[in-house]
Amino acid sequence: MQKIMTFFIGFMLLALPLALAENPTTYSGSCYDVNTDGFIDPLDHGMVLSYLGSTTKPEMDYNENGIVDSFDETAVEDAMDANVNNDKYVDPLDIGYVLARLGTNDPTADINGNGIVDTRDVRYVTKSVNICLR
Ligand SMILES: [Ca+2]
Ligand SMILES: [Ca+2]
Ligand SMILES: [Ca+2]
Repeated sequence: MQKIMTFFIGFMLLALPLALAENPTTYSGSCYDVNTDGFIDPLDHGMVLSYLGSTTKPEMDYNENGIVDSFDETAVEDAMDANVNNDKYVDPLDIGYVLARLGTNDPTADINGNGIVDTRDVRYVTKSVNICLR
């Protein structure tokens, strides 16, 4: 398990800067702060909910399928948890926050609430970060 974890973290640290470098101009870590008030919170989730079905809100269409749908709503809901440092971005700093607490029971970093911070929590945050990479 330890070996797998070390490999995974090494892979992440390598892959993340590459992913960011690929799309340097389109990275928008604040993509979940829909109402641009500086917080990623239920208000943003509510805005996406209120535009479900809309085809004129590309900024809320995270999977870029032309419509604000349940994927987009879930993405913002997940981002509230993934934003572990509580700023207006879901970005590599949040991944670093969770990585730094691996093996602890830090409740903020233990996103799935299973009592330990592990690679599943890292993956959860990474997924949210990647959705902003567009
Ligand atoms: Ca907001
Ligand atoms: Ca969509
Ligand atoms: Ca954050």
